[in-house]
Amino acid sequence: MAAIALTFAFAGDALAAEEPAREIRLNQLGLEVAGPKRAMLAHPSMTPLPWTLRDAKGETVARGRTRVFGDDAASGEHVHQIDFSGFRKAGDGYRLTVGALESRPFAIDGRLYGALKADALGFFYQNRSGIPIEARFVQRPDLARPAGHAQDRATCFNKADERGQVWAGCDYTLDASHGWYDAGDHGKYVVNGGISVWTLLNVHERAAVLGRTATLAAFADGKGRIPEDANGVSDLLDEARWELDFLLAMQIPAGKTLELPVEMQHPGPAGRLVLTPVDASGMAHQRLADEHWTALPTAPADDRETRYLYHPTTAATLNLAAAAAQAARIWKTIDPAFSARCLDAATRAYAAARRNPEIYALGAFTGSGGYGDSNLEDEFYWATAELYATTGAPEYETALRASPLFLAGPSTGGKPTGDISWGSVGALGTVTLALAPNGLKPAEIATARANLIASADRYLADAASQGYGLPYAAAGYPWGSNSSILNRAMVLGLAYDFSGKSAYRDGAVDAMDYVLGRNPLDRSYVTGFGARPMLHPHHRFWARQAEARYPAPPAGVLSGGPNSTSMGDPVAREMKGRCAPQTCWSDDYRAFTQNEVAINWNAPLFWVAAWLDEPAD
Ligand code: 9MR
Repeated sequence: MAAIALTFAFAGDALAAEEPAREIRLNQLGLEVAGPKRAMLAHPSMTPLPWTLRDAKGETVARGRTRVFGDDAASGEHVHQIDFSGFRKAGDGYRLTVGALESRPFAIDGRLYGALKADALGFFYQNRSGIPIEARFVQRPDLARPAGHAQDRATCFNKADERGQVWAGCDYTLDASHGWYDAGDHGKYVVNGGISVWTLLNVHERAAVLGRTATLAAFADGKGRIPEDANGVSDLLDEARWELDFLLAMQIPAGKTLELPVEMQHPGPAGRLVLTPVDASGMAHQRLADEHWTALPTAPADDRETRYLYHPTTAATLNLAAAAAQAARIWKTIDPAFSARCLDAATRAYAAARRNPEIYALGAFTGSGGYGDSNLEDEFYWATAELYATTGAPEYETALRASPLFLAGPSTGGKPTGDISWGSVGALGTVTLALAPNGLKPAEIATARANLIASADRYLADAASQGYGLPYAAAGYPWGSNSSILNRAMVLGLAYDFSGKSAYRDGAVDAMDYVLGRNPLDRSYVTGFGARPMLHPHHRFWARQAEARYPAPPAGVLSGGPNSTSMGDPVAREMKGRCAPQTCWSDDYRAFTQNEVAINWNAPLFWVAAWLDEPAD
């Protein structure tokens, strides 16, 4: 009796027994009626195997033979591919069988991503700093919490860092309240904030420019579950503005001179940086974060660490310039005063970055991540593109044309910008020039679009090289690999927007299929979605696995995903050398290199879910 009661009490929560993995893997959310339908099977057979598709009644509705892909390095498996894209009847309870192996029941549906796009956006509200998270806006009462860092005011770090480097501090404090916590920690980082807010705002801007009214309507005022749901402004824009408040507040007032490391320096473990007095007016601090890492779990309101502003960097300054310039054109008629404030901040930040082009995130601090980046060509290009699209000013046009990245796509163009990530933002500039109305010649805008399309072609070639058919072919999976894959899906989505070629949409579906279960771990990397979702993220509040009085995560949270290249946490260390790239992952809150969550990872999840859910106009 006691055992039964216990099972019942835990049923459905994060500690309930997990659904076992199956050999036949597919998107656990289901498949779209009109979309591609692929499943993968790990099987040693060297010859094709017959497969059967049955409906809920058990009647056979389609048959075929697997395609033997063969040995697949990314999964470490011998893979068979099952393609039943030709079957287009909606319904629940379909099953695929191959011999004695049977898939879980799955749905074929017209639209699959309505709930995911809402919950993926809800992630941002729930990671807000400086405001209570209210029960009426969240999925379960235990996800509500008091405000963390209600007033986030700090001065510059003025002590010795981990290497003994002494930082001079500053004679001011900044109130940088609001913003989103970055990830599992309570730091707020300008570098990572920039790409995240850009991605959210791009969902709005793309829909506005292309006239996708359904997407605009989905996030109209009152549609979100946030306190600003009755202010007459899109709830998506309201959410992004919470982060913009923080980004704007991280800008250094006029007339401030700081001692900063100029140019790249490699001081070694105990070496000292050379610090030089620099006019830092208009620059942005790299981050506002705790002096020491807090324990996991710690609710934001219980954080007792001293918080500091960490030294300004050129990269943070350009992130501020880019995001604020983008915001200035989006809010131009919605809130002219806010728009003007954003443009003024962006202009000053850009000038400050030009004046101080080589101040890198150096120093080793004990309570926050680095987000250090030694190549800022892409940040300069991105910020210039945003300022040019917003103002049309000739000085930005000249700088744009001088950039080696001008109009380049992630893998094509004069100098490809690389996979999109927090440290590789060049493609964001090209997306803006391809999408937002601007003064470039029509042929140049066509080139920007063509370069994005050509990059999408490379991604499709990558998909063809993979057993699991995802548009990603890295030999090693990086930290946050799921976001690399979803950022590729975003480029595929834009390529479809610009060309109408269904292969690009199919490629974006392939990426989402992988993230939601078509992978060797038979895992949905998104909480609350699919039969085997991630349950135990590395997060200081959604930490039920660490301590039962903390809540399990809400639905709609993306795990960083397999990481075979920096296996530095206690769980990953044990797996080193013993996992294929797509299997270097565990659903364990201690696995911070594999199972953390982050704003720059949930942002492309949101972008792609919103894009896939958009009805054809
Ligand atoms: O996403 C970042 C990843 O690309 C880096 O390799 C890693 C190590 O520097 O840091 C990741 O970012 C973390 C940040 O530094 C602190 N907050 C959590 C972020 C996600 O793990």
